[in-house]
Amino acid sequence: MQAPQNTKIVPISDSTLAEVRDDPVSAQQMRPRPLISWEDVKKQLAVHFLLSKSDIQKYEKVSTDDLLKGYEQMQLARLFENACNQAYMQGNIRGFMHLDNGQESIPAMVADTIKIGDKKHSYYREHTHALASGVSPDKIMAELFAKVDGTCKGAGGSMHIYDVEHNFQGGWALVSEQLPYAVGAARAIALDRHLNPEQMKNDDRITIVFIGEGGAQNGRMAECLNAAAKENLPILFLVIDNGRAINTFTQDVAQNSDVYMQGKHYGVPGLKVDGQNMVDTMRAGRAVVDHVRKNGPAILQVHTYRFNGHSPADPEHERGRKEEKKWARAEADPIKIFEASAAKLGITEAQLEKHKNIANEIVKKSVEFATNSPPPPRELAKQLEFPDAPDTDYNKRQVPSSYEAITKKTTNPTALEECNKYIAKLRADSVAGTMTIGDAVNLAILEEMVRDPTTTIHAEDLQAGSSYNIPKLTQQTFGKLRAADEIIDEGHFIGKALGEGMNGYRPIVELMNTNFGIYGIAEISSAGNTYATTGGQFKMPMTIIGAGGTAPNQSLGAEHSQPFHAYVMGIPGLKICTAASPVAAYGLAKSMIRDDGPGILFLPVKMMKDTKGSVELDNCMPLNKAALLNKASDKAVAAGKAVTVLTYLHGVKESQIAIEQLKAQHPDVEIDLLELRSLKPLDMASIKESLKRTHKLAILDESTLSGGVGATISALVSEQLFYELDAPIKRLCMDDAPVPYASSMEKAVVKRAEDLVIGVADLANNKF
Ligand SMILES: Cc1ncc(C[n+]2csc(CCOP(=O)(O)OP(=O)(O)O)c2C)c(N)n1
Repeated sequence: MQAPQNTKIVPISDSTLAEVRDDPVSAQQMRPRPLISWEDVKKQLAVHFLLSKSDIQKYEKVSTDDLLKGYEQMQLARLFENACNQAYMQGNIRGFMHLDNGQESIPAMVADTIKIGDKKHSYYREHTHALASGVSPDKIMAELFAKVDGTCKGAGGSMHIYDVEHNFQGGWALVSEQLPYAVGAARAIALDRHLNPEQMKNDDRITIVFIGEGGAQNGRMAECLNAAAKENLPILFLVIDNGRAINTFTQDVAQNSDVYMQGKHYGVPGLKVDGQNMVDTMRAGRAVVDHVRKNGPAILQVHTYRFNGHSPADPEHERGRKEEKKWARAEADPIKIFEASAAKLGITEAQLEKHKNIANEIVKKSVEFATNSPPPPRELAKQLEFPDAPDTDYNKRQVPSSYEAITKKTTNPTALEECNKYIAKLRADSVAGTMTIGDAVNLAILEEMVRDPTTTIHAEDLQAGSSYNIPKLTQQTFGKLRAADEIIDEGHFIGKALGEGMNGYRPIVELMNTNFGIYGIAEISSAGNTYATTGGQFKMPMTIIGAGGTAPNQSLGAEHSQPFHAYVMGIPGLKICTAASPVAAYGLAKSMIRDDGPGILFLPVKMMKDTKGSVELDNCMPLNKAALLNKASDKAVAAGKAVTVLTYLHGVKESQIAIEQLKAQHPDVEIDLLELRSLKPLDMASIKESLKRTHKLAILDESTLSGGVGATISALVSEQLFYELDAPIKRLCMDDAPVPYASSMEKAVVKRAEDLVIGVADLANNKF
């Protein structure tokens, strides 16, 4: 075997790891191989990880067996990716596929240090990470071939590999989105230990999150380092530093590429290692993983070269890349470098050959397996929409009998007593008919959190009960792990909730105003996708609750008055509910918390404290039903003067005002008032039942003319119930304008009771 040329490494003396080489070829490279020797790694371990000489000494020696396993893993990665490339060219793999050639020391290190119980969150370039985690090569290849025997039954594809058995949890395609999910997974480990300390006494599981150096420049990295440090979570941030984000040279856009130093601000230690050197990568991996298992979060940055373009679907026009790639393939290939040093390590060519052949056979078999597997059946797509059917009765959901004891053991008895007293007070308020919407949700949450210790909550201002007292007493009763007060970025804590949801917990996220969820659109959409994308392997319980919509003279200005409910309507897999009364808020919140999929419960912003009433204690409501709040008389129906009104949130109150105004202004006109407690799935059966009587439909809609909820409902009614209609559908929705501050202008943009009265009277009197 030929030793690569020009690979002489000059040791550096300081820990900033300036990248300088002394040979002419690498001097021309935009990104020379870093000069990090094992001696430098040892210095970093001493300085940043506070390891003693004898601790460090333990990592010096890697046995021949382990080196050969590492080598086989590198070959498996290389050959697997080469087979993928070939299959892509043959049209057997489609879409975006990202290959890992050149970065094989990372799977070698992962296979060496990461265990089956550890949680793994990777990104779109993850085939080799899944292989190194023990996921079946056959199943990975079948997934890439879009076959039913794939890891996700063909629902995920190259960028979405998941395997529940090996805790391989993505496969996430939005750059950096995996970071908060991984933090959530690490929280799940901490929660497991908190809830079952005896059973988890020797638990040393960790979470590993893989991130490119480009992705690590995303703000999520800072939030997640903060979250990991604040709770001292067992999480390793593995930064794969190939210097390129698609074609961009990361140093052209990032002020500081030494991502391993990012943790300084949070007290999270970091280490940089030369990924061309498998032995050093394994040694460093062992040291850092041990640190995470014993002490808490850490960053490991592995310097690599990516030999292929970003994806075969992308043209190769990277600036300076052709030369660099040619050079890197010849001079900076971790496989060739290891082979060249094998003799010195006491490894023979025959041994190398044997392990390469093993890898080759595995890959060949995987291609055969994938070729022979059938495509998934068409019906599977619909079956994977929701983990729980829309008509689920959540009253029947039992919790294990052990839960009561766990709650008692893991809560302070005085705090639990206080909480139970508060629950009793709220229940008494309900009986008295004085319960607010906010308190109804608080009651639902407290009851569910007492009943089920796997329920968690995340919110800003949580200790103080946030804006509407919804998370009141949660942290005081259940502690900081189950009730997490958050820094102000909704996206990152919705993401953490997602990670918990994938790992056995039932997170609740309270948003104050649902419009703040705009920061979490990526995470909400991924929550909606997860059950389907993972081929049904990971259920995704998550309840997001907050106040939304508008109210007359609200004066909250445009950004607090946006129809977030309309923004999320297009996200698959979400259940979207609304509640304009304490009874609905309580019953829906309880059901949503028990549901195994993600959902959002919208509450009316200005009615949270003012609207009072009773709830049906202990009753869970269906998540797919509208409520008939007013029924037009048979007389009005017979006279053709009845109109169906569909509305939700504050529109319910406006419609009730309109009913009174109609009595005074148009006594012959009456309405069937349906509150849309479920915007998705929509209760078409109840709409149909009403339209069969009235044949006329008005929608008082708290969302915009374009892309609003009313637009969707109107289209569905036109398509499915056209023959029930005697008149065009009347949409009374928000204009396509930001909601103004001044009440005089607000009235022009948002439709209220007086607009509904005119609209309904026009319909009843055939004025279209
Ligand atoms: C949110 C988001 N923005 C943009 C993209 C397109 N994209 C995919 S990979 C990538 C570059 C990421 O580079 P890096 O994090 O360094 O990882 P690498 O691909 O080099 O392994 C970009 C911009 C995306 N998938 N998601």
